[in-house]
Amino acid sequence: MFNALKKKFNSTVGKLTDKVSREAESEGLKNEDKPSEQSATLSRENKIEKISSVEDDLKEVEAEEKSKLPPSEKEKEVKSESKSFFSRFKSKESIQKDEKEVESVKPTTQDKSIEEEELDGDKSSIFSFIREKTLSEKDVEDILWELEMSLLESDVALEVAETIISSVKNDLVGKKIKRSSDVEDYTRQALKNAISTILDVESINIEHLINKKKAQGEPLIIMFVGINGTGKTTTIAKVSTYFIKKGYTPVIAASDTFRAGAIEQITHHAETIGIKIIKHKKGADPAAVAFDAVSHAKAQKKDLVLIDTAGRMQTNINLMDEMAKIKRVSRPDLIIFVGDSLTGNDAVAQAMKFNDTVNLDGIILTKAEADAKGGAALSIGYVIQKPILFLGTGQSYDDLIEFRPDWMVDQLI
Ligand SMILES: Nc1nc2c(ncn2[C@@H]2O[C@H](COP(=O)(O)OP(=O)(O)OP(=O)(O)O)[C@@H](O)[C@H]2O)c(=O)[nH]1
Ligand SMILES: [Mg+2]
Repeated sequence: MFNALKKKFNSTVGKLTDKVSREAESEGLKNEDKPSEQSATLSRENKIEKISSVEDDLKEVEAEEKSKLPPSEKEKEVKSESKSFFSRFKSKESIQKDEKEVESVKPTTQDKSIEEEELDGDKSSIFSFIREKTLSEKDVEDILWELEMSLLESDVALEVAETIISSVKNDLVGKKIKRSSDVEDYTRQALKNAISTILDVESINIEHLINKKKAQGEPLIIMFVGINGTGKTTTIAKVSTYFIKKGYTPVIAASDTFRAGAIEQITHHAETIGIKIIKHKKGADPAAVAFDAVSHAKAQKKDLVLIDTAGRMQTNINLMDEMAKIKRVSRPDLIIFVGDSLTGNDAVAQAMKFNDTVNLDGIILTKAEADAKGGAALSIGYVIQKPILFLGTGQSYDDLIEFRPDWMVDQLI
């Protein structure tokens, strides 16, 4: 679910980390002359080279000094040289001592680990030359622009994409970075904050509302609206199953009296689940069916009335007016828009129109299991300022999950 969107956020984290690391490195190279830092990063080869060159210099100086000696001294020197000829036949102890000296020059395991540590240090922190870097607008600008384009490609609404980008920018600019993992951590956190803000729409607790109405001896009435084929009827069957499992008794109103086969379809679902359905003939007044279902629920002390409605294009004024009439007559407590997650921006545009006509209370997005883009899920609630309540995740009755913003944030980052 939402894999493409997730990939885009993760790639932003990766790109920004790489970019800032590279920049810090080049900034660091400019400061390369710092003596103490330079000696700290000398490699083992450099060190040996330096030591041998110092030794060579010493020998040269020694030789020079010797050449300055007066002849008599020179003779002494020759004597001592000849003496030292015998000293070439070394004692066992001195050979062992020499061997130890040679060993000490070879790289030991301990030395190796120092080298490796230096390398590891370079991997974990590219800031070996500079202490810290402050993120600037220039550092983040192009990568966030790329992210904005990717979000738009994923059908994220323009205002949502812009809000995410400016929130991330605000969070990141001015942050002090000490190691490359800081960039990663801060970027992830900034993205999480931005998405949480987008999804922060006041939600409703349907179970709480059912109980409240129950206490007044009334059923909670929910009407489902949306364009053709988004999954309204299937979702009503899923929502019934969900609340039956919680111990409530729903009744269904077959108020799609318009589409051929609609009454049969929902009757089949009601029978399979084992709940009461109130239906009239095809072509009957959908508002009257809803009214009868509410009367039945009141009389039979049912907890929940779920009203199915015919799919209608948001552009069809007559059908939109008819929907407003069902609302007036059945006086639902909640009106839920059912949108197809796969239609992205279209789902958002539909929700706006339905909201204008009947004032929605919440949203259910279907087919979310097949939605890689995630644009509708990210945008729809923010654009109409109504909460997503559930996601449909398949064709069976149990394929319904409660939508929680923190769950969505975890899915994406
Ligand atoms: N994969 C998947 N398919 C779904 C989901 N929800 C509904 N569907 C399928 O979508 C198709 C349309 O579902 P319906 O419930 O008939 O849609 P509707 O909105 O009632 O359609 P109309 O009554 O014609 O307006 C059916 O084949 C459903 O099985 C879902 O979450 N995932
Ligand atoms: Mg239907």
